Parts: sequence; structure tokens; C-alpha cells
Amino acid sequence: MNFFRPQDRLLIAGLAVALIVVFARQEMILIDRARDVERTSGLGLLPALLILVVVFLFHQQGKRQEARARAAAAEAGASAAELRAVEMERLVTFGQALGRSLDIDAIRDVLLAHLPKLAGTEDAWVMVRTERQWQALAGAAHENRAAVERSREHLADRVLNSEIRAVTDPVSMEGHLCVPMTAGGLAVGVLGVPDAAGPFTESRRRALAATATLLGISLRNVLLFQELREHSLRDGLTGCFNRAHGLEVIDIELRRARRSQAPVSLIMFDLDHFKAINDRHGHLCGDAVLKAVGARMHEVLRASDLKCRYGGEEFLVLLPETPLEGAKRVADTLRRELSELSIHWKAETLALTASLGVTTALTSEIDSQAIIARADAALYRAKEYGRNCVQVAAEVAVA
Ligand code: GH3
Ligand code: MG
Ligand code: MG
Repeated sequence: MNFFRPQDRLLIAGLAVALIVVFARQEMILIDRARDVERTSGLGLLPALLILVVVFLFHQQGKRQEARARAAAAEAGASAAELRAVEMERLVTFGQALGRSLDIDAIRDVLLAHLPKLAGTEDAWVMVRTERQWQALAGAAHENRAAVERSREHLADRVLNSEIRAVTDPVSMEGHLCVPMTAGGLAVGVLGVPDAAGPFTESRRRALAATATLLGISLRNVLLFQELREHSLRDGLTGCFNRAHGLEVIDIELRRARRSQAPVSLIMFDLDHFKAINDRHGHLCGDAVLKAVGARMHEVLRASDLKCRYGGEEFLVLLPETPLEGAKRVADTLRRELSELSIHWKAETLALTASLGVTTALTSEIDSQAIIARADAALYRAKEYGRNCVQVAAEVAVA
């Protein structure tokens, strides 16, 4: 047990030595004839006093050093606490901003504003994995951006596929400190900071891990929200937009086309004698046919073309930036592709055809109901003409 501090122990030892010098000096200088002189003059006290003075000075210095050390430690403690408070404040503001973000673009903006401070560098980057595709969310602009993003993609892939996948701790890899972003046990992406922006102290690593955790949770929520929204807007059988959403998008596209003065066309088609397929092979078979039609539409048409299941086996295809001639070609291709579909059902191979009506938006036209009605009328004529054909709406055919 230590009852005394080092310098106090030194003082006590000094006192003990001084006492020994005063009282034992008699024996030490027994042979010295000056004993009497010393005894009477008290000269033996001098070295004792000297020792005491020296020890006392050491003692005082020790105390001063200790006081200085205590003051420095208090100061360091205060500034560390201040730093922690600033860091915490940053994380809280970051979390709040993320909480207000409902889509990936909003998260991108939040990162632009907050990430440099949180990561302590402008060179931090974020790669997020959406439906097996990588997307760069943050990272300083580079001249060869595509190449930089590809290499980060590769690195992020390695980080998430390595055995540390389940762990959120930062890992050093290929000259970067990489922090996996996970939520609910699922890997969402990677937050990276180049080693050049180091050193990575324990507290900085902790701050980066916290940043990645907040980001991971927000991204996961946004992706789930997007997925949910997508599902609620699409028809499960064909993967096309459902009627309500399709009509909404047609309205938006018509307004956009009017603003940009770009042509926009519409195809409406209906499967021929579909009822007979249901009657002969059952509804499940009818569903399989609809599924195959949806899949073929996605293969044949552009991603930017709006595909909508308008009714049972009636579809709308809106073609942005496409004049009537182009739309007619698309309709012909679609008709041919559908007629070449061979659908295997039990032991049979079913054939299928469709009738199509085509129209285009008249100058500055934004009335979706009028355009749909024209396409519908053209489709009706295609049925009349014997099905498996394309008809152009009368109003635009002459134009
Ligand atoms: P037409 O060539 O004149 O179009 O003849 P059709 O037999 O296709 O006639 P119609 O368009 O009136 O028939 C539509 C049929 O589509 C009737 C309905 O039972 C069927 N149908 C609608 N939605 C679905 C669905 O989701 N699944 C299945 N299996 N059948 C559906
Ligand atoms: Mg039909
Ligand atoms: Mg029909």
C-alpha cells in the first residue's frame, strides 16, 4: 500500500538521513578529535541541514511537477470532451438530415453537405449497392471519374465479400480505410477514406463507423421504400405499371412533351381471342400468357418507354420523343414479336397475336383521355380488320 506520494517519501527519507547524520555522527567521527568542537559548536547540524534543504527543494519541485501534470491532464480532458461534443453534434445533425431524406438523391445532397466534416477530408467516398448494381453517392470529382468509380466499386465489392462482411468495423484495404455500411445484417455499401487523409485515431475510426451506421440505416430505409413504391405502382403479373400509375405518368409525359416541343406517341393493344385461351386451358394458363407478354414487352421496348397494363389483356405503351412514323414501326415490331411468342403450357405450345392502335399527341395536346380514346378507336379498327395488325388513328393518319 502506498500511503505517501514519491516526493513525500523522499522528504521522509531525507529527514531520516538528516537525523542519522545528527545523532550517528558521534560514532562516525569517534576517532576524530574535533568531536568535542563539533558537539559544542553544533557543526554536525550543517550537513544535516544541507540534506534537508536539498530534499525540501526536491519535494517542492515534485509537487510543482505534479500540479502541472494535473493541470495539463484537466485541460486535455476538457478539450477531449469538447471534441467529443462537437463530434456528437455533427453526427446528430447528420442523422436528422438523413431522417428527412426520402430518396437516394436527397441522401446524396446530405452527404455533400456533411461528409467532409464527418470524415475529416474532402476525399471520402461512398458506394452503395442497389439491386446488385453499384452507385457512387459521394466522392470528390475526378478527371477520370468513370475509372475511379470502377476501382472503388471493385474495392467495395471486395470489402463486402470478404469475411469481415458481417462486421461494421473499418478495415484497411488497397490504400483506403473502408467502413462497411450495414443495416439489419444486410450490407448496403461502403464508406471509404484514402489512407492519405489519415491518421485514423481510435476516436476518428469510431466517428467513421457511426457515420457509416447512420448512412446504412437511411439507405436501407430509402431502398425499401423505393422497392415498396415500385411494387405498389406495378402489376405483379406483367411488371408493367398499373392503370392508375400509368395514367399519371402519361399526364406527366404529355406536359413534359409540350414544354420541350418533343413528339410523343401512344400505342394501345389488346390480345386476340384471349378469352378462348382462358376457356380452353384455364385461367392459370391465361396468366402465364400475360406474364410472357409482359416479359417480351420489356425485351422489345426501351426502358424509357412507359408500359402500362390498362385492363385485363389491354396495354398502353407511351413512347416519349417518338413521332408517329417511329411509333408505327415500334407497333409493327411489337406485333411481330408477340406473334412469334411460343408459350409452352403442359404438353402444348400456344400461339398468340395482338391488335394494335397507334396515335401521336397533336401540337401542345395534353389531354391524355383524348389521346387514349384515339388509340382505342384505332385498336378497335385493327380488330375489325381481322386482328393481328396495326392501325393508325384517323385524326393523325392524314397529318
Ligand atoms: P378479342 O380478340 O376481341 O380481344 O377477343 P378476346 O377473347 O380477347 O376478348 P376480350 O378482350 O373481351 O377478353 C378479355 C378476356 O381476358 C376476358 C377475361 O376473362 C380475360 N382476362 C382479363 N384479365 C385477366 C387476367 O388477369 N388473367 C386471365 N387469365 N385472364 C384475364
Ligand atoms: Mg382481347
Ligand atoms: Mg380486351
